[in-house]
Amino acid sequence: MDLGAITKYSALHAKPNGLILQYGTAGFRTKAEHLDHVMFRMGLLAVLRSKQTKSTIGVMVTASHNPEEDNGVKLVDPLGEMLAPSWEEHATCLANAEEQDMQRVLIDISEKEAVNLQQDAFVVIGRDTRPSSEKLSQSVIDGVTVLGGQFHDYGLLTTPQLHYMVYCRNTGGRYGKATIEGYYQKLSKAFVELTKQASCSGDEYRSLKVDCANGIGALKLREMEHYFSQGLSVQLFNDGSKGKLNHLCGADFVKSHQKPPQGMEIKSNERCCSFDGDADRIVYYYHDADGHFHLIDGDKIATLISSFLKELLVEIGESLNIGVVQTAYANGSSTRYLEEVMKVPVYCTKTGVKHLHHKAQEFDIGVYFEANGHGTALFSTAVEMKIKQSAEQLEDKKRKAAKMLENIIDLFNQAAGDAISDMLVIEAILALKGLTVQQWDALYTDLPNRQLKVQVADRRVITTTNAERQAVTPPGLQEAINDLVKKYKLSRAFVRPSGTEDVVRVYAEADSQESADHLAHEVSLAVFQLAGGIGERPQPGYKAAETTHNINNAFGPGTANEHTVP
Ligand code: NG1
Ligand code: ZN
Repeated sequence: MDLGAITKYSALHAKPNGLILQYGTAGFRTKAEHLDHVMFRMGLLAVLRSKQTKSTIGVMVTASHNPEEDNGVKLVDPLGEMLAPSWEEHATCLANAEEQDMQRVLIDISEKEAVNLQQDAFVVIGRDTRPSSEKLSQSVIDGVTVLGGQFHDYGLLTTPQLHYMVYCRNTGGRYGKATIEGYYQKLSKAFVELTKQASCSGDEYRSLKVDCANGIGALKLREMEHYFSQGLSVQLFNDGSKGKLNHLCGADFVKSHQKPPQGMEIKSNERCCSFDGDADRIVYYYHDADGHFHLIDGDKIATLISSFLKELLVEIGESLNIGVVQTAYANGSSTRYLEEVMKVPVYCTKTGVKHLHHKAQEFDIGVYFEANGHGTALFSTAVEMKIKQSAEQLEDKKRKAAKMLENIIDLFNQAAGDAISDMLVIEAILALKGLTVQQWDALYTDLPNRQLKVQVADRRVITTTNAERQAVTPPGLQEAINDLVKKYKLSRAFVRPSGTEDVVRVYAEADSQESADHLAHEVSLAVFQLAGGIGERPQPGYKAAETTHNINNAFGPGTANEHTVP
């Protein structure tokens, strides 16, 4: 390690005085102007992680669904997964080190993690379309170079595309080619193969309106569309030519406001979907004949996918173990439908995709989705081999199903939830099953629900257990929630401190919207009273602005995952 060079270059990416940041559920996220030093330091850290794992490490510069002025960075581990927890701590430590402590912190990390500094390092970098992203990714490159790492800058990429590149590079090309064409070709080939077998070929099945949140999804979908146009024609909205990133559009806006994005004309029963700002989330929706808006969220996407996979397995005659992984936010109707009608086992993990991804890896086939539309399906290597063999050996009907499954496996991005890949999977399934968007929506009826936020002095006073469905502290809170829940039918409620905002989130579900709203309000009051509420007492009736843009924050005051030390 050339400590002199590190000190010299680090001073060019100086940390603002007193700024403290935390590596949260999706890396660092805050106002772009506060991130230059973090980017440089994450370049350094990526080199150490690469040396330690003897693998390529990814660095993605994005703040997903946050406003355009924000930015963020996260590291991607060798198999395309999120950074290991012990390294998240190193990231926080390094980002917050004062200039004079930089050398010591880097040496500490290297010693703790037994990093062989002589080992070569390789880092790949991607960025979203934010105005600040290009300069910030240059700072990452500075960090990589100072520590002697090699790098490849992919430039503009969706977040899941960068995860895919990392996965491809570390599996010797077995997963796919680590180029943007490689990604387009792999997914499109699988998609076109699948849709060739669909008997319904009317326009209704082949056209889709896509709201791209004025983000990177628009660019990449435009580049990719001619690869799959044989099977699907997409009409892009909010493509970044006019509007602001994530402003009044995108998956997060549509899901939290339960209304269509601005800038998209929707005729009744037209199938529409929205990506978020870095294209790792997707939700679908439509207007019925009476003009009512219907949202199809991550839970219904997981249901469609897992039902289809299960049907294929039955046709092939394979009894592989398939599981669906959700969080406590999954609508109770989706869980009931999966367990009771589809007979698919469902598991609940803590919020945050890394928890879902990890759990899904335990199955032959693991499908995971957050209600907000982030998710994918994972297939064990043994399953992939078995299905490949079946696609060659079985008799006709079974072989057809095996071939379909083989293509579906190729169509999923198994490194991370991916809006483009999920969109193509969904479109293929709808076409193959001849399902309209309304028929898909009618699989089950969502239980009315409400999500609220409560401001408290320190949200760490709330601790939870049982995948965040029960509060352990403060004393008396869970008992109060239990008593409130008993007052309503088909009801359920839980509270947890947000991992990305300085709030406590309240979720309630019941047999009617009125009951769900009442229950959510009453639980909010219990949180306010028992967990140190600040500001105005929660008022009955909910505000549409309830779920504004998230800013990624682990714990601490402030609007972002930053706070300043006086
Ligand atoms: P928090 O703020 O911890 O609830 C939010 C989302 C998560 C996940 C993360 C990361 C909800 C209720 N929570 O986490 O699902 O997507 O942001 O972006 O949607
Ligand atoms: Zn995102």
